[in-house]
Amino acid sequence: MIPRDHPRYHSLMQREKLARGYEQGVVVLEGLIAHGRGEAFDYLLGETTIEPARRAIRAAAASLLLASSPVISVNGNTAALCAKELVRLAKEAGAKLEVNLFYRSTERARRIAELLRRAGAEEVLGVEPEAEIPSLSSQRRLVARQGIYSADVVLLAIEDGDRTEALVDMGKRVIAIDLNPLSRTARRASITIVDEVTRALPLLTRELARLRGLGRPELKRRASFDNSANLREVLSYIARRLEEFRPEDF
Ligand code: PTJ
Repeated sequence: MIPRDHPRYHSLMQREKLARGYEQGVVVLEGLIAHGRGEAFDYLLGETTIEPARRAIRAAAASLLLASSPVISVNGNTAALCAKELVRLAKEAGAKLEVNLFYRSTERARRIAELLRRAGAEEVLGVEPEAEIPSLSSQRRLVARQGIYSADVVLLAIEDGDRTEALVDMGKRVIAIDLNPLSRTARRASITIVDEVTRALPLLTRELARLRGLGRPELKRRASFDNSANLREVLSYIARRLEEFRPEDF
């Protein structure tokens, strides 16, 4: 039991969610390691949503509103950390939810779909995928024909780089949420939100509601985004923070 007044309550609760997810067969062991890497980058950001991430969120919201067939890709970690937020975002964006796993088993895909349904999802794709992403050999190539395969915009989080690359090569606009600005996913995605997934999703949902009603030309203007420039700003932010770091301030 983690006391509510613990200074690292939020972070410890997240670990607890992932550990429980592992016990329930939703998260894989490797997912716990991936979370640790994310935590380290979040320290560098100051565990807060920085301005370049907010800019990426705004462009991502406009892109989702412009999409004709948006899909939100869900893996073990994101399901365990934020199933409700994923469902809320899908509803606001009119997007489909699809389970897509690196360490795939039908049983785990089924459990994740069930978790999303309990969180309010009406339809979850990807449990019995019938299509394949070309030029990808990992299990992540297995996708739903009416989902990721035919999507024009795909949102993913806590993802390895191969599939991001393959989806971009298929001509899709990929929105990635990744705390590591140096990762291949971050560099290859069309829009990278360098932020912790549970912080970013509610902001994205709110931004979608705020932009709804704007005309397509205005949305197109807002969706235009220079991902490399934005990543450089994230790195400058981190570098500045490290330069200015004084142990006595903490
Ligand atoms: O559930 P599966 O089978 O699909 O497997 C999922 C994992 C996470 C094991 C798989 O996608 C993987 O190995 O991912 P990577 O290659 O370790 O990449 C994960 C990226 O997400 C890293 O760059 C981390 O910094 C980042 N990350 C970790 N936790 C978070 C995060 N980004 C945002 N929010 C987080 N909470």
